[in-house]
Amino acid sequence: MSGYELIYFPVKGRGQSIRYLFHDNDLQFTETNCGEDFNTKWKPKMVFGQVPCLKDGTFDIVQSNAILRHLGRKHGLYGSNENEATRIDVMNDGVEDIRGAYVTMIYTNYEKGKDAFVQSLPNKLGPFEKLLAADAESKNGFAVGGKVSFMDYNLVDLLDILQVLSPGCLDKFPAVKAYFGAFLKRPGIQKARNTDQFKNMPINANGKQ
Ligand SMILES: N[C@@H](CCC(=O)N[C@@H](CS)C(=O)NCC(=O)O)C(=O)O
Repeated sequence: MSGYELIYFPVKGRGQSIRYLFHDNDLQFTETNCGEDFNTKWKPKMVFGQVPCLKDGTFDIVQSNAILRHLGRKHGLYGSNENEATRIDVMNDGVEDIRGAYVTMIYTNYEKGKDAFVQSLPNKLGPFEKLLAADAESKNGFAVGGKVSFMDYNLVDLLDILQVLSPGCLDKFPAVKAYFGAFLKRPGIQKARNTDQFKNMPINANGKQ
């Protein structure tokens, strides 16, 4: 299969979970930096005026979660049956709820809103502790069904950026912490995190984290 093209800014942002998925599954991809001339050149081409955009051949996909789901369906990263796929959706929507709140805080209210956001983290992470602790031994270290799904990449990236925001925020959540630590050891994830791109790229475009 020919490679994918990811069009995005040179930040981790909503691109990093997609990059993890590519690296961890040995999928070829190139990146196009849309940061220059974004408003004049790229924004008008995007149906919602935003990126990331994935080019899969002649098929253009926007919306980061739609991109993850598309790749999940194509590459066997969406559970083994309908109930597992739905459980993956449930958790991915939970990730999106936290990411959306994080992004709003980072870009619109960092100075005044960071403390309140950090204080809200136990409530936000509690459901993930319950979900990850349930039947943990039968899930091989993954969130759902004993094999990796697109949502694992999204959840692990979220946990990573929350730890940067609030070091130690996972300490009260043993199942979340164990899941996160084990997932980071995957060779494909190590490979992604060892790239110069990962090491040098900011999490967010405004430098706040
Ligand atoms: N719901 C969208 C949100 C995308 C989004 O917020 N994209 C930002 C970068 S992370 C963007 O394109 N900002 C430029 C703009 O809105 O003009 C998704 O999940 O992809």
